Amino acid sequence: MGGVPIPIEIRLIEEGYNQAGISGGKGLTTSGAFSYSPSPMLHDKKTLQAVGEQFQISGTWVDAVPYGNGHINDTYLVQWQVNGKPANTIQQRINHVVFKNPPHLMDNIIRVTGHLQGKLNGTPGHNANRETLIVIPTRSNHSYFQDADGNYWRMYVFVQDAITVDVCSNPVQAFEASKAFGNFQAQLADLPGGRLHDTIPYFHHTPRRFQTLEDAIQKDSCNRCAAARKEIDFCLAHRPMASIITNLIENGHMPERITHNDTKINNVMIDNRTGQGVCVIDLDTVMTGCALYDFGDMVRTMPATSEEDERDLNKVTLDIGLFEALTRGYLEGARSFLSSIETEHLVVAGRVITLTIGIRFLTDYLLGDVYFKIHRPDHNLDRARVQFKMIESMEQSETAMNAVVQKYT
Ligand code: ADP
Ligand code: GN1
Ligand code: MG
Repeated sequence: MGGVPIPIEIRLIEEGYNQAGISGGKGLTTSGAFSYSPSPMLHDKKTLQAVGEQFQISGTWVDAVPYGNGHINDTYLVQWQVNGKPANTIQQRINHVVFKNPPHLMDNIIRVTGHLQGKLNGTPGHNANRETLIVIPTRSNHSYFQDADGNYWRMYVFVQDAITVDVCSNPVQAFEASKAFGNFQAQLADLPGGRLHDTIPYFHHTPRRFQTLEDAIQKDSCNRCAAARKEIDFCLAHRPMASIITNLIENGHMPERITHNDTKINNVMIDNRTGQGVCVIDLDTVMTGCALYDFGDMVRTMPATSEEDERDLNKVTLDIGLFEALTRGYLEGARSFLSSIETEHLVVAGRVITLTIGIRFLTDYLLGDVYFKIHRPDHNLDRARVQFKMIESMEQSETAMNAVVQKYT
């Protein structure tokens, strides 16, 4: 890693990270307290401790528990004793099946977080130790540790006194979360050093995702097509929508931006005290993209009235008040750089990206659940159904959504 690392124990203490004990009820996800763990314990504690101690933390390892609701990486909350006081960090095993080149991915993250820290340090009233992810280096000063089995591990400073939520509970949350993502795009507009690595090529390329779905339907290797007939038909009926954004990009009409590419609501930390979107997290897919990808994924998750995997589809709809709040918030951060071609396509981007993610869930269901973590049978099918119900709701609300965008642009 470049530069001299700041000893982590100093940061933990100076920034008050040591104030919150693990049982203090802070840093909860809305799904429950630290003890709630939808993810299984995938690694034994001995392994987690051995890995954790590879990082520059001058404290005593106490415990590690599975943490959060991410679908991709293995995330653990680690508790330490630093100078006799409790402190937390986030330890992650990077999913190297999904991310084929973790060293490239970590290069991106170091560049992005370094740039954000530089900006925050130069802006009064901001706290660079809390408003961006901070990678804790290994003892040999690398951004990741590779274990004997070839797994890639990293350690982050724990963003204290903030939560992630899986469902937006009010317009203020939608506004603050989307503003954080809009600001994030704005702050990265002048990232020096050339193009970031493509950590997952063609990540939001809807026609390619469609092709993969069609291949899976054709093979039907798990004999699941019959159970998903309705959802497959829904996708086929929406095929024309798939190329709307990619056509604009390929015809040179849509500007390239550095985008987050995974802007669902639980990838931004909401400050417990101020309610602000304090820190954008999950930077694995930050790469060159299109502003519409990020807006579209926010429309998929922030105005949704249900969880992403809700089984009762009557509960799934787009709340226009939340959509208005998210549009206002995003534009507050992004208005300064967005072009008219981008603002003109904000509403349709919601449908296209929701379709893209729905196609991915459905494809994974047909392939036997090989990509997204699942916690029950048919989980990916349930998730796909929610996406398609959201698209129907967006189709019904199109006029109202257009009016909202007009109001704020
Ligand atoms: P995934 O890629 O699997 O989604 P994330 O990086 O999003 O993994 O992490 C999963 C969850 O862990 C997040 O939704 C959040 O609740 C929590 N989390 C991740 N990083 C931090 C952090 N630095 N501080 C506090 N919580 C975090
Ligand atoms: C995954 O990593 P996580 O859980 O924040 C996925 C996104 C999907 C999302 C759906 C690298 O996000 O693309 O939109 O699930 N991330 C990756 O919830 O595939
Ligand atoms: Mg995540």
